[in-house]
Amino acid sequence: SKPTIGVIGMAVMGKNLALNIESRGYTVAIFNRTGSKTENVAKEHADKNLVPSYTIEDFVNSLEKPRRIIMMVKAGAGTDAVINELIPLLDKGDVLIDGGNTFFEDTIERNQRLDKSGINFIGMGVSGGELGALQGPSLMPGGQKEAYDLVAPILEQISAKADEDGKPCVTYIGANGAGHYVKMVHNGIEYGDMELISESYNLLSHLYNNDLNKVADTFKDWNKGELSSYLIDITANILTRKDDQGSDDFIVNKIMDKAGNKGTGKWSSQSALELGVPQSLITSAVYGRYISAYKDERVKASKVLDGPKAAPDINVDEFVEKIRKALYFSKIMSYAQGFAQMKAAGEHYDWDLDFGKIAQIWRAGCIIRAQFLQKITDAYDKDANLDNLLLDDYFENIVENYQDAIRDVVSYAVKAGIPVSGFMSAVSYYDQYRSEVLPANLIQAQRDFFGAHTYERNDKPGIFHYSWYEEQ
Ligand code: NBP
Repeated sequence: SKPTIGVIGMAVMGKNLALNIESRGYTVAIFNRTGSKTENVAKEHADKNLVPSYTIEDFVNSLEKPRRIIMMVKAGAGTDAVINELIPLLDKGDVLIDGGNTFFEDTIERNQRLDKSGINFIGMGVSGGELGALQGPSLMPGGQKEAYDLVAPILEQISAKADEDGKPCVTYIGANGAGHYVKMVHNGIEYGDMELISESYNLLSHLYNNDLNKVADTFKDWNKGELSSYLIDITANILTRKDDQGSDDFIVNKIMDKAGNKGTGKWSSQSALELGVPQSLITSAVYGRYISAYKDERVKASKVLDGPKAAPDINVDEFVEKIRKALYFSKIMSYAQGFAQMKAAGEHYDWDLDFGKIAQIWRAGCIIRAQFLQKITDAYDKDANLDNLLLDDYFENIVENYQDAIRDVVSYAVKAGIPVSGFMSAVSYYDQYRSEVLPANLIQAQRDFFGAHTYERNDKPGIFHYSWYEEQ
């Protein structure tokens, strides 16, 4: 029988996704620009129902109609090159899925362009790395709903299943670029989680005089409670690993403190800036990575710029618990901002996003999988139009109770000279968001003074301009 679906791109993600689909009982066509990669996969898995092709025409012709094709190629020019080769070969009603980490605006444009020839185009976020692709990723598909319905049974089978209720970690996200947008925010949130965990690790290392066994044990302990998540779990694991190059030290002490990035965190911040939504958590995580990359300059500066002479006295055990609470508080602020950003994007791009479902499909398969995502689903089940997660009872209660802890942690870190930009962003956002009155009245006065930008009054409607240059 003809393959039900085909995968283009036989690098690690495409290969693993093809194997995942095949393992659910499908025959899968495979193709890669460089034929030797296709050949290697076919040879390595000769016992499986994979149908290799060595020209894109043969690949397209091998497929059952309507054709279902998943591209897993390098985002950007690679994706465009493949689409341009495919367009003349596809028929109306075929479904082309881009599973790469594509910028959502490119997906909107491609969806609209291909739609003109009747070709359905789905931009699908895939999270979970190479193991996720093989065993069950979290999938965020956006595009024509009727096209999604044609691939939904396959996507549901290959996706991760939540531990809580066995539900597949895939749902129709919305039109055109909605899937890639949600994946972008997912990655931004991932940056935020990683920044907050690394700040906690830094504080714990300081408190425990660099005894990494104790730091690892603390993360293990935290993973049993409300912070339970994949990223906390791998952090505990990482911190126990010894150097593989012969020294007695832990590997983490040997890894250069320069963080890389592939741009999805930056895209999230840029989009938040465009939409006018506060996104200080992801942005401080992006900046945290950027400043880490200035290693040489930091080494020089560390010899010139002194920090505080001594850290305040604290009770270590009590303080560890405060860091745990500060981390959970900050994580809540980060997700509150991420979901508020998606709400604004949904309104701007006219996507009917279901936030409860989005949290639901992040419960397994993806990098930010965590117990607490269920709490987000619960919050949107109670009120689908919630303005901000902080206004939900569960989250309101936690952040009110944990605020003293994060205030203590941030004060201590500032006095001890330990950078905690993520924690600071979190507590600042909380204090700004809950302020009935902010000092923006003065900013409006200044704008009106130097630029006649006008202002509104808080006691009557209308637009006002004050005669700043006239004597009263
Ligand atoms: P890469 O992102 O490294 O891309 C390599 C693939 O793109 C190869 O199949 C390569 O073919 C193909 N390709 C390139 Br490069 N330029 C091409 C062109 N002009 N025409 C046709 N094919 C071209 O692979 P990956 O790490 O497997 O990731 C695939 C996609 O999945 C990416 O968009 C990535 O961002 C996304 N993603 C990755 C992860 C992850 O954990 N790695 C997770 C989630 C999503 P060749 O063999 O002929 O060079």
